[in-house]
Amino acid sequence: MKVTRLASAAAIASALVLPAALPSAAAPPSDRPLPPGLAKQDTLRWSAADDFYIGTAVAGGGHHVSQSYPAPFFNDQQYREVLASEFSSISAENQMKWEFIHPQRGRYRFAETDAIVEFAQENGQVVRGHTLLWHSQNPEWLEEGDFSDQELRAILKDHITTVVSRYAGQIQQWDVANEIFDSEGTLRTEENIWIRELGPGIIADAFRWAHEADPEAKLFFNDYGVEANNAKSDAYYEVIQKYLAQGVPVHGFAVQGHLSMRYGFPAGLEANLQRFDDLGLETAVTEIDVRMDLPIGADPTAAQLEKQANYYQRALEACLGVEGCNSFTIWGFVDKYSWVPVFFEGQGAATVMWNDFTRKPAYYALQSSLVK
Ligand code: 9MR
Repeated sequence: MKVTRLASAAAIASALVLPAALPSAAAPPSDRPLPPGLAKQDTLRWSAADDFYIGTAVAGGGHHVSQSYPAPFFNDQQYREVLASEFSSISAENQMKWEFIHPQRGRYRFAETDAIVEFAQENGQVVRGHTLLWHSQNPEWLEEGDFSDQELRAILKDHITTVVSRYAGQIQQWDVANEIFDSEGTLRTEENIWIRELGPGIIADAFRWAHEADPEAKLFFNDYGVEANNAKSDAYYEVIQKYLAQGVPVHGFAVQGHLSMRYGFPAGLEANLQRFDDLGLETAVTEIDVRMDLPIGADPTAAQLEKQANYYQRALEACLGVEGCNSFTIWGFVDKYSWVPVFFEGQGAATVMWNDFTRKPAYYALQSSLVK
């Protein structure tokens, strides 16, 4: 990382004054007039090529519910301004998960997702949908229910059809199947209610039902720990080839990218994405953050920040190096709302902005790769 580049980008950032209101636009970012006060190089989305989406998760639900701050997306005006000005893609962090959007059988809670989709349209952003078939964050009525196989199948089909069709044409990519393999590349046949009760064939059905509900949306497998070429990513490579041969509508493979500086940068990320690209798929990085060891109350050291910037940048460069990798999403952009310290004691500072939304070296590293 070159210090000079960081310094000059920081100078640009300090001169930046965010407009009180961003102009709304339905057109893609490239066709939009620049918001007043923003030079093209000042934000991530304006630094990126027209066909490349730089995204973030929209904070809400999940761990946020137990924190002392009010729901960020609805209450933090500065958060909303940065969300609009920096990103061309947004993902629901928790708001489209089963427990959130389908809290009682047959009763849906769409308000938050509606607000996210509306926000995206007002700000010329695309949306990633997350997620439809997962072993985690399912409501109790589902996990503890006593359903026949036939009922369970109908419940899944109804959920996918209802949710995907409601937002048809408004969600660019859906994480249809999330984290279906364990670290050995074995299907989660116990943890995942759908696979356990209905068998692995239900995964292909989920893709088919999602495709029927929105033929335009790109349908993805999504997982963590699949950045490198390893047993888990091999398992995806196998199952995806099988599905493609059977005509199952699978369009993409996504690596989440929850990285820790305790471990080295995942070897061969670009080559791994490329082998899925070679199958004719889109690829994406969908949830990147880079956590570090951080005693409570301590600040990261300059060396830690530089290493973090390097991880973020290498991940972005890997994606940029693969033709069909057009979407790179960070899992939250400001430390105060990150899931990391809530889940990993003694670790944190995993995002690209400090709590006052000033930019870390990792931010400038991403920006400098985007402008190339
Ligand atoms: O960021 C999400 C957090 O708010 C939730 O509490 C948590 C519960 O599992 O899920 C987090 O998001 C996860 C994502 O949906 C799937 N990949 C791993 C992410 C981090 O745990």
